[in-house]
Amino acid sequence: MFFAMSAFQLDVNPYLLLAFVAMVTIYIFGYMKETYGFFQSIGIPGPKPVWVFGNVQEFKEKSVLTVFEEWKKVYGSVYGFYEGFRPSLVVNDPEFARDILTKNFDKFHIRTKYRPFEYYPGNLRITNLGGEHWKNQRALLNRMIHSTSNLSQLVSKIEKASTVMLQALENALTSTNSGINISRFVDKFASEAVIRMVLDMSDEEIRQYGDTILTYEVESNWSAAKDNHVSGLATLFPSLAPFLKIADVKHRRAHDAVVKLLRDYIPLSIASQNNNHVKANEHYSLLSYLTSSNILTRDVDGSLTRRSLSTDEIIAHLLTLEGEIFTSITASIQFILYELAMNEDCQERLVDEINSIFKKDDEITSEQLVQMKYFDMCFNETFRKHPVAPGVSRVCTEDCTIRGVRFKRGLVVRVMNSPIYNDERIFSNPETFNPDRFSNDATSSRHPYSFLPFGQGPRGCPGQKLAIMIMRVAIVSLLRKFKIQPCSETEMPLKETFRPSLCPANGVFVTLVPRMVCAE
Ligand code: HEM
Ligand SMILES: *[C@@H]1O[C@H](CO)[C@@H](O)[C@H](O)[C@H]1NC(C)=O
Ligand SMILES: *[C@@H]1O[C@H](CO)[C@@H](O)[C@H](O)[C@H]1NC(C)=O
Ligand SMILES: *[C@@H]1O[C@H](CO)[C@@H](O)[C@H](O)[C@H]1NC(C)=O
Ligand SMILES: CC(=O)N[C@H]1CO[C@H](CO)[C@@H](O)[C@@H]1O
Repeated sequence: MFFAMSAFQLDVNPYLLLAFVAMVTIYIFGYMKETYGFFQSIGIPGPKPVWVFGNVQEFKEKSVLTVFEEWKKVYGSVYGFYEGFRPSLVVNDPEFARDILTKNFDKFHIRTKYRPFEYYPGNLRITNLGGEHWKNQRALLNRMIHSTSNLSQLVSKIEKASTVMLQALENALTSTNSGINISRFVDKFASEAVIRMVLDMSDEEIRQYGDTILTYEVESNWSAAKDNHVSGLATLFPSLAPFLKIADVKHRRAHDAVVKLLRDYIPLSIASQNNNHVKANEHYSLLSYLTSSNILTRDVDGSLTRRSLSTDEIIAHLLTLEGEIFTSITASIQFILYELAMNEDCQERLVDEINSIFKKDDEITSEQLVQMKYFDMCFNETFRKHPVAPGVSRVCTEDCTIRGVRFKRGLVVRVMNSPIYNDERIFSNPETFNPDRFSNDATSSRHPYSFLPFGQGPRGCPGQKLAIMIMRVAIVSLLRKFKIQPCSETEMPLKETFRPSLCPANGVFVTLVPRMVCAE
């Protein structure tokens, strides 16, 4: 109180104060006019922004997918909008997408962050890296996926996780006749499959550490969720993120616990690997590949050398793989189960395919899995209707002009695919689930860049093959045991949200009928 009074008694020249306020106002006005006049100045259309927030208030009232669809209808296939202060150019055109993602990759090789709060040093995370550093780490990941993605060991690890899921579902069914929320079961399956494939943990280790890892996965999904306002604010205004991080305490704790776990676990894993004399091409887990591989790096004197990965680099890769695999897989399985429940004819056709490839109750092999053509069609149709990643982002790293658009260094480009997936001219009757859209003939009649569930180009998802394999094992296991049907709690249409990729907002409710019973 005392200080407040004395401030008022300070001898301030009122004209000087007025002049100061006027100057600040003019400065802010000029800044806003320049910031929000950017797209107009380069002749790009787009929705009218408001100061400070840009155009993001539209995402409050409607789903993100709907907003981008509506904008495409009004502004065409190239337009601009503002995420807070940041201009973002949207590209909905397949040829233009090819220009950005592949042809001019050297000028668009960085991505924007989609997780506002990250604790592991950001400069080690492959999703955030750029330049030569990214190139070398990415080359390692590509080699790793290439050498492990068709190993039968990985298939049997995934199968173990699916056996656990089936057991849990059977137990749940004995206590209820009505519909069940399968999300929790799928989350657990995805988490266990990741733990087995990436870390090669034993049953005992999974019992011991599984919950710590699942908690981390669930917390990191919430920490980047659309319905989390703190995270939304941090994404919109990255300069506030360091302060907002204080509210992200549960995620940070879960992260610290997992990093500690990995620090203890990695040396044990290396030791057992040495004891077992693993040969170069016989890696039974992604971790074993990472700990025994070399990476190309530039020395202080500029020369290129090969060295093994540091523990920090390994942990960064593990955390990224963990997150990437878990979020996308759990959402995709839930979506495909939902669609199979709603489309009985497709489900039965898929079951026919499964019965023709796999012998009853036999182990699943990788040679059998690759024959699942109809599954792949169902899988792609699921992604078209529920685009887990509706678009990919790139940041321009060098001024250039492409198709008459002037790109300035630092401009964010969003290649949005989801509006194309609902375009009548490309996918007729887009509301219906119809896997035949992905028959060979139908696919070859479309532009190859009109359907990009895994992104595209050198920065596209390295895990596509692996992802499809995990999904196939999960779906084969489930459909061999159960018929999936909608129930009274099944949402129609399914409500969706982003955490940070698209996922069911309230879980997925279905009835599972054991197939033995059906046959009787
Ligand atoms: C259904 C499952 C999956 C979907 C829908 C998916 C989708 C995507 C998409 C859209 C991107 C961005 C691509 C781009 O910017 O062009 C991406 C990046 C990435 N994904 Fe996946 N993904 C899936 C599964 C996996 C799996 C199983 C792995 C494990 C290896 C993985 C590892 C990665 C990594 C490491 C990146 C970053 C690559 C980089 O920055 O260079 N993903 N994913
Ligand atoms: C279904 O399960 C998921 C995952 O455990 C949970 O987040 C969701 O709230 C559940 N849905 C309902 C309606 O309880
Ligand atoms: C596995 O990889 C080998 C070469 O490394 C290849 O010849 C074979 O076709 C692949 N198998 C499957 C099922 O993809
Ligand atoms: C499904 O989509 C992916 C990604 O575009 C593609 O690589 C694959 O060949 C497609 N499969 C089918 C059966 O359409
Ligand atoms: C896939 C997944 O883990 N989803 C969870 C994300 O976080 C929310 C909120 O904590 C859960 O409800 C989801 O099940």
